[in-house]
Amino acid sequence: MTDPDLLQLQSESVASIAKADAATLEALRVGLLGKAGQITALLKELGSMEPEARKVRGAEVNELKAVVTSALEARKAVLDETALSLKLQAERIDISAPPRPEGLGCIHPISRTMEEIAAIFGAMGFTIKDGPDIEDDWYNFSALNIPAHHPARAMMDTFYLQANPGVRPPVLRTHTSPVQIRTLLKEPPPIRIIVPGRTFRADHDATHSPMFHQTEGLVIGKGITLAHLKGCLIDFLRAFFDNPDLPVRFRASYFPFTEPSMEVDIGWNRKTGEIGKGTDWLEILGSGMVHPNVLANCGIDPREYQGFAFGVGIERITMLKHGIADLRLFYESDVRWLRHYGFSALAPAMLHEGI
Ligand code: 2NL
Repeated sequence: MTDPDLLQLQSESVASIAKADAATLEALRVGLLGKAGQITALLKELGSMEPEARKVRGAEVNELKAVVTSALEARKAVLDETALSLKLQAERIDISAPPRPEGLGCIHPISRTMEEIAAIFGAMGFTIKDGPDIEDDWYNFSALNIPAHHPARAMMDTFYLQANPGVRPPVLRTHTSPVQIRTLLKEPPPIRIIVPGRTFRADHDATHSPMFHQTEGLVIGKGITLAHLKGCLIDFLRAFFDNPDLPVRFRASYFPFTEPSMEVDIGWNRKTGEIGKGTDWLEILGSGMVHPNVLANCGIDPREYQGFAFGVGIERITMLKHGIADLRLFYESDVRWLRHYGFSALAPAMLHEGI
């Protein structure tokens, strides 16, 4: 480049560009290369020149344009980089911080017990199932071999909902067994599931709530026996009450959906309430070998498949484990009580840490 005017324009432009902020840079670009820009005007002048002169002048103006363009681009890159790193700095977050301040909330003891049960049975290869709270009487009663005039089916004991003509009357499930029925109808054996959830019975006093919680379990396979039931439930109770020597007793009982049926007791001291010590027995869960009629109702051949089932009341074992005296405390939502009896959300139930 030989034209001193062009050289001067170039050096002044490059110097201004080098120290421009974002707004100034844009103004400089428009002033030099925009529609009415200085360099644009120089390029326009070429049109009216003689070919020889235009060739020389054209090369110089284009060189000027190239130098200015790359200076603009270089400065823009520097400004963008700085803006980005400022933004990243300003938006920095501590990903190691706890998700919520400790002490703000906690896990309800009912939820905790259901999580502990899930952790123990999870380690034995069970999966968790859930299903609707509103069932109909086939899933809740008939499929389970509960006869038509059984007292559990009475209006007095069970919450029935408004029936529509032509459909089976809806009912708030009185146990979580309908979920097992749905699973038996849908999935081929072998089956190994637990079903925690809300259940409903028309009962209300110091030891009964119209809404309460249950976890039931179901194992179906070829050659499943009472020995599997006993081993499984003894292991569960010893893990849950954190006592490898917990005395466990199986006592003959009756349920319509199991045959034989057994109530399961654990050793305790009635006077002190200590579990695992003393000479008294405390009923803790119900169990049995799944009744052949229940399997047949779900289209499973009882000569080919056998299994066991059990049910445990969550409120009851939570009260026993943590020395909670009154069932109603669970549902009062007294924050002071919840803080005392609740569990940290940051320390979930894990079998390897001891439940
Ligand atoms: C109790 C008794 C029990 C079951 C629940 C069950 C479910 C199916 C088939 C057979 Cl689908 N049985 N469940 C069996 C025995 C006892 O619960 O006292 N619960 C608190």
